[in-house]
Amino acid sequence: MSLSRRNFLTRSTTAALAGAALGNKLAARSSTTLRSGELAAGLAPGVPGVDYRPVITPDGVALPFRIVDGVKVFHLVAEEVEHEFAPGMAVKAWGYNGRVHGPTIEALEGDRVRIYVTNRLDAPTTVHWHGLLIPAGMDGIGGLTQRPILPGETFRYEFTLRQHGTFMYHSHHDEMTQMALGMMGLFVIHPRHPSEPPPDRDYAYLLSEWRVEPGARRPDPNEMSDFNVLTLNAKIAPATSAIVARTGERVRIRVGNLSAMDHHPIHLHGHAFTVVETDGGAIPAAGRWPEVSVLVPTGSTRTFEFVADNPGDWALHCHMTHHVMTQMSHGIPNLVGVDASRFDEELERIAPSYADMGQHGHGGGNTSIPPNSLPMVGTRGPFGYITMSGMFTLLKVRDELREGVDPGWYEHPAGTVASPADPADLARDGIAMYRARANSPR
Ligand SMILES: [Cu+2]
Repeated sequence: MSLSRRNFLTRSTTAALAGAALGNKLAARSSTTLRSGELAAGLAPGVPGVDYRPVITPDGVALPFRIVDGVKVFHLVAEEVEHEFAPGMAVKAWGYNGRVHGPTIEALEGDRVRIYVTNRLDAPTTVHWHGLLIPAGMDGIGGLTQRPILPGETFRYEFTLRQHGTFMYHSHHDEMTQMALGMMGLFVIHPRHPSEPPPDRDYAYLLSEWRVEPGARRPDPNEMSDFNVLTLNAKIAPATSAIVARTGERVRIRVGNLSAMDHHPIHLHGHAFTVVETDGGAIPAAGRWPEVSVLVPTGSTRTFEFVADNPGDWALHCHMTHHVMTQMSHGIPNLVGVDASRFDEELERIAPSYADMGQHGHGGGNTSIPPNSLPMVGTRGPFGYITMSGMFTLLKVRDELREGVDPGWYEHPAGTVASPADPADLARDGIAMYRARANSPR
């Protein structure tokens, strides 16, 4: 089916031919599987599910396209978006097509793409295609490569994709404001002639960070260092959807970072992985090494792969401890080790909404909080309170999976869960018993 369609499209594709002239020289410098002369001859647009296995953007969507004369036509609409980080906390952000972040643009290496950008904001904007090797005039830098797109205008970007990998798009005009408000998305390009089969699961995340005063509805773009909402695909745990894999499957996770000021070491539990690709291209096999965390600097992407060979519910999170906290955990006095009960009573009387850290840290949950703000940490887990929020989600590896159905919490084989020690074992192993103080948390 795709062959005859392809031949037809190839013959009728004039735009792809026109854009191909520069192709080979640039392609030689980047990660490409395109064959010599292929761009010049013109390539049929890649068909999802036929020419590539689509990537999954957890809590996100793919940007739809239509094919016109062999060109993939996309439409991004920059606009204000009511966005919920997690139930109980929504903000007025800026995004694309009614979403924060924008939908994932996905294509096949060699595709000719035409991307219209309509500006429904009250501010000028542009879109930059981060990491793509394209003509300078398509690079989307306001004032440098184009004039800004004014409110109400629609601009046309058009170029041929001569590389494959994980890339991003974002506003490149008044960057500090517009990116802090959410104007970014992922841009995934699959190889035209892959040298190995695609992974069984292919997930993509975009990291970003926000400053949202408790109770405020507008993220503060002026913040320079103290970000208090750290997001995976613009969600914070517990609203981050778990990802899944069947035991033995090969999993790819792509992570892009467009945080204003921070780099994020993304850590996966229970598995070692290999970083196979950055937005600069594929890493040759001889240059790869195993990791359990990968630092994703802002303005870059890292792609890693592993075989999911260890069943369980595995944490996938940023390893900066303040990046797996949220909002109310910031800017508060350190009371660890202090008996603050009388102080709390006084404070509760004069500032009822104040949430302090507590003498036992944050792990006990939270009391009263301002409207449109989130508790300091976490969510309910199978063993009580999970003390992580922010950039935290789960990889659920199971021997059996039903596609599209959350497998629930992992059922551990008998004898494989950490549990209170048996006094007889303590006595046998020479470990002294210890009794906690009366006011310790239970
Ligand atoms: Cu982080």
